Amino acid sequence: GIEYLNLRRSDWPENWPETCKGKKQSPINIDDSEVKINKNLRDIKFVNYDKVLNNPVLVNNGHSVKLDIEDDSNVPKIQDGGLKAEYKFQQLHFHWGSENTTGSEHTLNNKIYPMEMHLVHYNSKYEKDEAHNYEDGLAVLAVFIKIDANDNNAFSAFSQNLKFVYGNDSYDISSSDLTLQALLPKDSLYYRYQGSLTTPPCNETVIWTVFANPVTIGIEQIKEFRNESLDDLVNNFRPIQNLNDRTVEKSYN
Ligand code: 1SD
Ligand code: ZN
Repeated sequence: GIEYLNLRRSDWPENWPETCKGKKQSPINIDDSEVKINKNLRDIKFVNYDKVLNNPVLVNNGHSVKLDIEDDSNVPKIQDGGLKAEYKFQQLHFHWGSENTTGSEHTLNNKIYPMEMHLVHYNSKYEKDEAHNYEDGLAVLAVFIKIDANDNNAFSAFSQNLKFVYGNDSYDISSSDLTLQALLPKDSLYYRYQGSLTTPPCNETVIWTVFANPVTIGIEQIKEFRNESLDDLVNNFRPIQNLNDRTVEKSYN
């Protein structure tokens, strides 16, 4: 499995002095005037994204709040959209800031969003906990989240239950009938690049898909993420990394 789960964020630099210094690190700023449109990047096919998740559990792992599920025959999957394999959904988690001007990991034309959601998927030919060691192991979907006066019902499953995971706790949220589809932007336009985990051990084994259009979260809902009992998690974003030799591609539709 992945060893970093129980380490506090403040301990990362000492524990991983070398592994996070590669040339294909994440997150990055995406400059829309520099991206290359790729006509082979058509719509991603979302399988079972409309199905209610199987045994979703909210977990405070010390560096984010994540949602784990149990695999079953209805596990959500992604394919196509330039992906050369089928990737199964593993977990989703959030990065967010203490103020509206900070929080997202990726930036778009240098714009920072107050929050970013990562839907982590693993190549179904690998074991779930091994996939991050292979070049084609992980596909993460990144969704920018902006603030709206109105609540977004899709995020209630998180905002209403955060109070049960203060401290390093887990909480079963099966009763919220959550689907992944409800969390995605309506517009399918996306950016694609080759990068890394944004947390140690920073493996450069992630095919990143960053949706161009944000979804919304209610101002009252994001306040729950900024609760003082989650002080250790707030501002859990990694700074922008250099693009180096990489090209960011944009989907065509
Ligand atoms: O921060 C997450 C980490 O919790 C873990 O999910 C890892 C994948 O196993 O991915 C990173 S991230 O790159 O998705 N931020
Ligand atoms: Zn993340």
